[in-house]
Amino acid sequence: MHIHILTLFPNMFTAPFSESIVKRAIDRGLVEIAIHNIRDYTSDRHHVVDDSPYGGGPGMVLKPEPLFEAVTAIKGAGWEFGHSEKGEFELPVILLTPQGRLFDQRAAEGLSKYEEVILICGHYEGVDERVREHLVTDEISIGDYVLSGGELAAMVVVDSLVRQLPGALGSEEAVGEDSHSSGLLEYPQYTRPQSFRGWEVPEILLSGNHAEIARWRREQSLRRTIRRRPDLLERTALNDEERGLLAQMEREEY
Ligand code: 6GU
Repeated sequence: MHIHILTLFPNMFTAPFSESIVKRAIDRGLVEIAIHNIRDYTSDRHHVVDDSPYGGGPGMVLKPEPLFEAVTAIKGAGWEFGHSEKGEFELPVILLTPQGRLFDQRAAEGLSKYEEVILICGHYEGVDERVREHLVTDEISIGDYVLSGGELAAMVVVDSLVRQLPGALGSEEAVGEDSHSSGLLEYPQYTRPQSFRGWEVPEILLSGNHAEIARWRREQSLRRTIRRRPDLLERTALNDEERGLLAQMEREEY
C-alpha cells in the first residue's frame, strides 16, 4: 500500500512512523508512506499557502492551488510507485477535517483495500471550498472534538490502516480479537503475578478449561459493552449464546 500525506508540518510524522507496528510494516515493504510538504507546491516567491477568507472573518484559509498542484504531481508521477497490475486503480483523496464522516473500524477496513491513498491535512480556519468540491473524494473526522490540524487524525488513520495489512501484525497481535473488530469491547486481560497487592487473577483463567474460559470472555465482553457502549450492540450481530447471556444480564440488573 502507498500512502501519501499532504501537510504543512511534515516533522510531526517522524516519531509515530518510526516505532512499533507501523515501522515494522514499512521495513517489511508492506506500506510506503510519502510525506509531502504543501509549501513545496506553491509557485510564488514567498511560498504562501493560506490567505484571509472572502467575506471577512477571523483566521486564514488554505489556498486551493498548492493542494491541486500536489495531488496532480502525485498522480502525474505516474503513481510514482508504479501502476497497478490491474491497470488504473482508484485513488481516494481524503481531507482530514472535523466536518468529515466519522472514522470507525468499518471505514478503516474499507480504506485498507486500496493500493494507494492521499490524505490531506487541513489547517487554520479551513480549506477553500473548491478543494472539497473538486479535489477530494471523501472527508474524514476522527471524533467530535477539535484538533489543531489534520495531522494527528492522519496518524490515527494510517495506524488503523497499516494494522489491517496482511503480515503487519505478528501472530501474537491477532487482528480479529481487538476491541471493535468483533463489534464488542475486549474482555479483561491478566498476566503474572497471579496475586498482585492482594488482587487475584480470576480463578477461571487458571483452570485450563478452554471452553469455559472462552465463554467467560464472551460474557465479559458483552457485559463491558452493555455498560460502556450500549450503542455498539445495536450494530452487532449476536449469536444465540450471546443473546442468552445478554438476556440474563438484563435480568440481573447489571
Ligand atoms: Cl480530521 N481534523 C481536525 N482539525 N480536528 C478533528 C479531526 C480532524 N477529527 C476530529 N477532530
